Amino acid sequence: MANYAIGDVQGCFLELKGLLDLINFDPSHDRLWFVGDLINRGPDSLRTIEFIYEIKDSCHVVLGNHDMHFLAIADGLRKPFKKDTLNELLESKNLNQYKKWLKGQSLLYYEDIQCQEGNKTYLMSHAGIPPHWSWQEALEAANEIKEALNDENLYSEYLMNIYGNLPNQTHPGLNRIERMRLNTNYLTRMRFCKIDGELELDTKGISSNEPEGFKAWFKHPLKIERENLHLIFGHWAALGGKTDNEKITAIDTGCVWGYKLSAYRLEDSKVFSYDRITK
Ligand SMILES: [Mn+2]
Repeated sequence: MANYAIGDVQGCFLELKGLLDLINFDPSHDRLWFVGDLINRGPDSLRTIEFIYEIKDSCHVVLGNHDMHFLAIADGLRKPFKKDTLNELLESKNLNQYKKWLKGQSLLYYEDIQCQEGNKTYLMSHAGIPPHWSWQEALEAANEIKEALNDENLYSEYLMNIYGNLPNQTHPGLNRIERMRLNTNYLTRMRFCKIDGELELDTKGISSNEPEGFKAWFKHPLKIERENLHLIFGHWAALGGKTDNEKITAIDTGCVWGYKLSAYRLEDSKVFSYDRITK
């Protein structure tokens, strides 16, 4: 049995199947940790969701910005962007069941894994963990969002208000909706920030291409850091899987952009990749 963290699939269904063949994935023994952005922009969001739903009992999934965006469109809270490739999925007869399943997923997942080097706690989120968050603050932020996704009275208001880059930092005057937008941005869209968590969401390049005064979130000392903690995130394809930190793994290797889909085996840190088929 092995656990594999898998990067942003974004509807690259054939590459997902190819990667799972490469690692000899066996749903009765192995576990897949999907880092979010299962769908959108790529060619086959419908078959990707159909397949992952079928093997969902062997998967841990955290939601990415594209998964949240899909929920907002599916529930009529937003209009699709021109680049979105969600139509087939939106027309699926099983749409309600896929929505319900996605709403049941969190923005954080963690588990202790017995590794070759001993026990490690793996913590996965789509974009990362901002430097100023403690373990407790990270869990509280993710829990509040999960509750909103599953609260009829809050769901629409929450999801139609996740869009936008402001507020870009925490302060005591934020109301609940503003705080949840900020926390959603930390967990699903963050790349560059300051050590106090001030976000800069416009810049997309490589980590050395930092906007003035900001750094890639994982280049700061992280308050959440502790013995045997290992972070896994996706979202940032331009990193090409590199953070220069052996306790922080970037697993989005840009399949949807013509590069490759990657899997990181938690037990021995071995990385497997499958090249994009159609470019
Ligand atoms: Mn993303």
